[in-house]
Amino acid sequence: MRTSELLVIGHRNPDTDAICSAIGYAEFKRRTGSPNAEPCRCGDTNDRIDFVLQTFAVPPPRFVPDVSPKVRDVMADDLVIVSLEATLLEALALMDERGIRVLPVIGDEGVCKGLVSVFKMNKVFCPEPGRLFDARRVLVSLNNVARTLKADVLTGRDMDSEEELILMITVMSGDSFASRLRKYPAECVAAIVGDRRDIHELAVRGRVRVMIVTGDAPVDAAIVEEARANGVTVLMSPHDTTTTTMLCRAAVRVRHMVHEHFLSFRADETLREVQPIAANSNFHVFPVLDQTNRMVGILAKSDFLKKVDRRLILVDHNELSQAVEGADQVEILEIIDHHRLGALTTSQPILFRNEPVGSTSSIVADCFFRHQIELPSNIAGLLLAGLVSDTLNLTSPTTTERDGEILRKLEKISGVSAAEFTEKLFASGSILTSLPPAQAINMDCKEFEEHGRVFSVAQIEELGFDQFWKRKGDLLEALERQRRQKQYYFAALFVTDVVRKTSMLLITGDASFLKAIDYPQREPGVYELEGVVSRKKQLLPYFINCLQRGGAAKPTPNRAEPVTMV
Ligand SMILES: [Mn+2]
Repeated sequence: MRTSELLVIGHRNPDTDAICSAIGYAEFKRRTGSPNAEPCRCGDTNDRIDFVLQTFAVPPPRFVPDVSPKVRDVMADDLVIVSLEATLLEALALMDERGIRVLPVIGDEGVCKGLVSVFKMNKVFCPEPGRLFDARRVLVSLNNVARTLKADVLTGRDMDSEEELILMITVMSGDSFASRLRKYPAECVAAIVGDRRDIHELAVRGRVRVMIVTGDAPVDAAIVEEARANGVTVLMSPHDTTTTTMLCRAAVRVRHMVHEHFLSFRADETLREVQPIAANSNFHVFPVLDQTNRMVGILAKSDFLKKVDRRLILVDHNELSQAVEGADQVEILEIIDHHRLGALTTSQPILFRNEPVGSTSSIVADCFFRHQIELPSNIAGLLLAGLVSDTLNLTSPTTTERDGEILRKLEKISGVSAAEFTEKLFASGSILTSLPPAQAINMDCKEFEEHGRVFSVAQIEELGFDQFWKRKGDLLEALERQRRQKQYYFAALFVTDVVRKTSMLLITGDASFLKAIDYPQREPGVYELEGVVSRKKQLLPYFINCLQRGGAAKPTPNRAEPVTMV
């Protein structure tokens, strides 16, 4: 987590009000002391929402499917790493500089090969009591020794390959040195020598692998010549004997010190899942890898103590079941809504504004008005869209007088006519205009079986019947194709005008059944069902009645239960 986040977010399967009120309220928060407020959404937009956003030239809110604290929120992403080829000295210098005890080791293309720790490296400098001989051996390349010592190479041979060397420090008489040399294979000996010419001669004539001269002591040119002839590498170390010996050990490559077993996580794993796994492991740091095992961060056990500074403002809902995934794991700062109260509890007191008005956009607009905050015209347009969308331009039974007052102000500020905009809004989301007939009749189609007859009833909500009249021929054909294919007794499409709260019925099927329909027939296969809006409560019982008796009483128009899109 780099910065504090304040996400203003609507419900799952967002509608126009959820998106517009989130954008509007984030704007309000930014203008009233919360510059980090950001509108978000946890679901896809639809044609209607896209139309609104395009009309007012506002980008869709950021898609945030899950707000639960994640590994990425607390991991370190300024990677401190070493390569397999680095020397221990380089690794130690880096750890010292950054104050860390464990480093990830990176191979080709950034793939994590393991970890190297101070603890493990310490064994190179201080072997276990049972393996003291190890203090003399070292697996290095002469190039790395020279680099680590910052030594001058007076003469060198085959310096790239790694080999096991036996360090021999010549603080002894020439005789002792000569007899000591005989004990070990000369081609493995790294003789660390001072300024004694007799020792230099012994080493070169004894054909040691390398002679390391400490303290920049002078070496006779003739000795160097002889060394070259004998294939003896001669290095000039600027350090004293003790330091030189220590640094020879630090020339070992990191690749020999890697813990290849390690525990890694992915950046998008939740801390809730990862924490018990990390706690039960012996590791203290965990590389964070992407799908291709490249390192993207490092997580330390102590990172679990960090507080993830992500707070939510919920708009247009107040129930956790409708909220973005993970909402229960972060702080909810405010709720702005117009729905019934659901079961949501918080650990802290919060600002909870719930008003029985027609839309959340109405409440958000009211926030600007009440606090006399300047409302930009495009945001006013969005809030107008949210308001008319939820209230079907003030006609739904959820509409209040306050919605009307607010809508008039929004019209003024945005310069948009609510009536005209509502028409465009519902036309833009029209299933009849946006989908081919065969798909349109299946968007919300249900199959029923009654009295041994199988039939289908689809419903489409529209603003007015203009599009219906233009497409009824194609729709009827599509219905008939579907009916034959599925061998339905009849197939019906119920098109409801959501503003006038009335419907047209398009139907194809058995002739004797069609005769039983006693609503006014406008055209073959087209009936007008004045005041009928509910498939479940009105139309289906009517059809069942027709099936039973070959004719039935019309259901009474039910204005108490209008179709709403809220
Ligand atoms: Mn709403």
